[in-house]
Amino acid sequence: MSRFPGVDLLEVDALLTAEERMVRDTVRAFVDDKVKPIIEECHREGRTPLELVPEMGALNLFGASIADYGLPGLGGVAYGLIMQELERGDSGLRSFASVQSSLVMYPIHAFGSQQQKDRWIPRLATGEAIGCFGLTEPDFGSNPGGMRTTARRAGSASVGGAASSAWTAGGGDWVLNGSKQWITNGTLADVAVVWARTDEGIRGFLVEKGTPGFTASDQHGKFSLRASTTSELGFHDCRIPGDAILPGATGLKNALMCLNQARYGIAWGGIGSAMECYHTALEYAKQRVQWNGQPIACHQLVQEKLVWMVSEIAKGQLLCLQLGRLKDSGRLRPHHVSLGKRNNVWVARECAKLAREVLGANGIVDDYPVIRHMLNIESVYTYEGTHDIHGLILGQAITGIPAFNAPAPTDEPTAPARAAAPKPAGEQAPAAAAAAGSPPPPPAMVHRGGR
Ligand code: TGC
Ligand code: FAD
Repeated sequence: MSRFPGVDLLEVDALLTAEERMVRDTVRAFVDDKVKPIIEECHREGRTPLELVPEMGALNLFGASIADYGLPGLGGVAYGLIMQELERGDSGLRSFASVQSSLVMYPIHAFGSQQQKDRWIPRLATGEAIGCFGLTEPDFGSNPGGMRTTARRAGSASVGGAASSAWTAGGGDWVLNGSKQWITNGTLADVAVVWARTDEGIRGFLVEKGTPGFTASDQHGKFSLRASTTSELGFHDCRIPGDAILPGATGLKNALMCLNQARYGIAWGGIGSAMECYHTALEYAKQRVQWNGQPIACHQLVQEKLVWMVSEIAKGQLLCLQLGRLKDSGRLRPHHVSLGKRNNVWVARECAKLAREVLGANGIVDDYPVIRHMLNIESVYTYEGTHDIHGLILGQAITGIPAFNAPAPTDEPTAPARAAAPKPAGEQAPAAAAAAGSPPPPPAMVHRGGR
């Protein structure tokens, strides 16, 4: 398998330390040698490449930022470069590492008891144990704060009102009821980090595979992230010990802190996916001959597509590097992460589409990695906060106004009040403006980032 040469128009490599380059090159070689030869088959078969997990553990690709339990405690940039290279291989593989590292090891390490850390971190680090993160529910995706899954002290009064036979047993145990959906690695996981509503707010719990009342089943029919397992989790009077709660996680904020870690890695991962698509398209365009024996790379329209891709990749690389430096200096804020996730996954999505165009009919078959990346990126665009939710997080950061929640419906008639106080022409609705004799303003521009 030939080695990926990298994409580095702006000499961003020169801004990396020797250690960061070494980490990147190690993972790059792993992806070229071990991932690429099997990934199309995994994607076709719809299976997670579990055979890669022990080597990923041996390479310290799980929990690489933790400086404990013999883990390397890598800086933000080196961690990001791991995610970049894994996602260059496949978004599902990066998802596996993101969930294991950012959504399972991070909360156990940051919010867990000593006993929880000692039990899980070493086994999760080697890949001997697999974890999953259950936040999303069938009716609560973008708005996890509305979750219905409950955890009650056995013998305590009901939050949701449902009766539970398990209550009678008493003790300090917790009883979980509810369901989670779209959970990466749900059926593979030895331990699930589950977020549930309690009388004291939203708390995190560790639920072990095989616990009575805990079920996991795979979701089928996916056309995206086929080399990754996605599952539903069910909790039916699922009784877990009192010490299964993460003592340091006291609200939704802690779940969102885990997402910051994962979203940061996805910002880098998006660039990895884009690099693979760009590189494939460039090599193809230089070799594919049409018209007068000339390669298609000689056409201006083809060059413009390649130029768009490489320009956005270069900008995305600088964005990632700055996010990493902010992370390492303790100045990374959630909206910085939203900027990175939103921009770079969008860039990856556009690059996949352009690369597919450049490949013509070959763009739709899995002889080339492009169609797989194009399908995968639809999940990445949606999970860990959709593109639009990250737009709203950024909007809130710059205006101070949260725009997630539409105003509550009201019975009060509002239209006459507006008519009584006309706005300047530019602020009127088109029809009203025309009636007032002014030309209608242009339709609202929603920038979707066309080239
Ligand atoms: P809101 O009232 O704004 O906030 C509640 C508390 O949390 C604080 N906070 C944050 N803290 C740390 N990091 C962040 N990113 C934070 N965002 C908010 C906030 O200050 C507040 O603190 P406090 O002290 O006042 O309690 O919460 P909200 O319910 O209005 O929701 C805000 C919103 C919409 C931004 C949030 O719910 C959101 O991010 N929604 C998107 C959901 C999402 O991303 N789900 C991902 C599920 S996991 C997944 O997809 C894994 S995919 C596999 C893979 O990673 O590869
Ligand atoms: P919805 O929230 O229903 O959104 C639908 C559409 O409405 C989107 O376009 C959205 O942007 C838009 N929308 C919603 N609210 C607003 C608003 N206020 N303003 C404007 N537009 C809005 N979750 C986990 O907890 N753990 C996992 O491991 C996990 N893995 C996943 C793996 C895959 C393959 C996928 C696809 C998802 C995974 N998820 C996981 C779930 C993921 O985080 C959610 O799908 C995501 O948060 C969006 O939620 P939703 O699908 O319910 O969409």
